[in-house]
Amino acid sequence: MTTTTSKPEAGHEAAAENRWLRAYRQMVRIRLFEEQVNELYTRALMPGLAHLYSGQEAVAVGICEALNIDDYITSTHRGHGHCLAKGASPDRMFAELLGKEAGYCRGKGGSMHIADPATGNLGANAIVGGSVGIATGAAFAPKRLGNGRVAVCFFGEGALGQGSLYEVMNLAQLWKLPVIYVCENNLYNEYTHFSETTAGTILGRAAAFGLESALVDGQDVCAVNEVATRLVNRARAGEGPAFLQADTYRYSGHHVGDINREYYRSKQEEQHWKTERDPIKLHSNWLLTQGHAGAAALDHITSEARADMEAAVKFAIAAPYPSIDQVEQDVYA
Ligand SMILES: Cc1ncc(C[n+]2csc(CCOP(=O)(O)OP(=O)(O)O)c2C)c(N)n1
Repeated sequence: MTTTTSKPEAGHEAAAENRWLRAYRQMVRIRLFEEQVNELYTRALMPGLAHLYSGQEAVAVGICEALNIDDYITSTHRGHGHCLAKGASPDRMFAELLGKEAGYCRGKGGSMHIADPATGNLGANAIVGGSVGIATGAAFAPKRLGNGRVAVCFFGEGALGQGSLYEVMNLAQLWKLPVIYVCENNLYNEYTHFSETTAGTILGRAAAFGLESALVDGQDVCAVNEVATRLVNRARAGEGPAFLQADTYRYSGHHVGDINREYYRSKQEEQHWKTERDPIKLHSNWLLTQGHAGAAALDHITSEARADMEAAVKFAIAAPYPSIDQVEQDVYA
């Protein structure tokens, strides 16, 4: 097991600057996307609920920035950040959330079922732990074909209670599959602190199968990217699966309707994470102090991202619903 909290050395090459600025842009886009989702919900424009990713951006971005477009990811009910970080279009995502024909599932899936094969995203999943088998199966193909792809399986610490995770980690280790299990520990499984549901340690579970494992500060995008790059490289080189625990926090409720939360976590705790541990603020401070960007450049990135998200929402609101004759299309029984 290794713990990664370090920052990369200050480098001034253009490529490095672009890389870290891009990570910043990706995190800001996710944050602003989620703000729009909340707005759509409160204005009663979005049917159903959504689980917001705000606060956890550095995990999805740090990891997806270590992947190629044809590498695979599988996601969760809290999946918007993973989708965007892997390259999905906000237009089609908002259209999906609003049940429109232009959406990723032609409006039939909604927030928890967005998949985007063109960017290697095999899909969100409403079943806790439901994608562990999909990611492991996806990693079997590159192993057989020798094409060097890897699969990343995102899940929350609540999925540690699912037996299938232990079946697939066992197989992945025996068969040296190029899969990385990423446990985003945001402290709560719905309304219960993880210490009440998780015996022993999280990494102890990976150790039981002899998996390479690491613990990372999930609010530090550079640290996440550094450890992800190492685990991805070793998986590509045929050295087998790995398990990454990323400690993080979700800013909003379990879902958009979870407003009164003080019975399970305090406002002070939320405030602490937002002011002291915000991944976007931490990264922007680092970019500024390392001289990778000036405040004006960061402001420009934010206003561009805001304009993109507003335009995407407008597109989705104006987009047509599927026609009635599509009700039975793609429905299997
Ligand atoms: C198999 C299964 N059991 C229960 C649920 C209800 N449920 C939805 S999210 C959730 C908690 C998930 O917690 P975690 O995996 O830590 O992810 P987080 O919501 O914190 O991102 C539960 C119990 C479900 N969707 N699937």
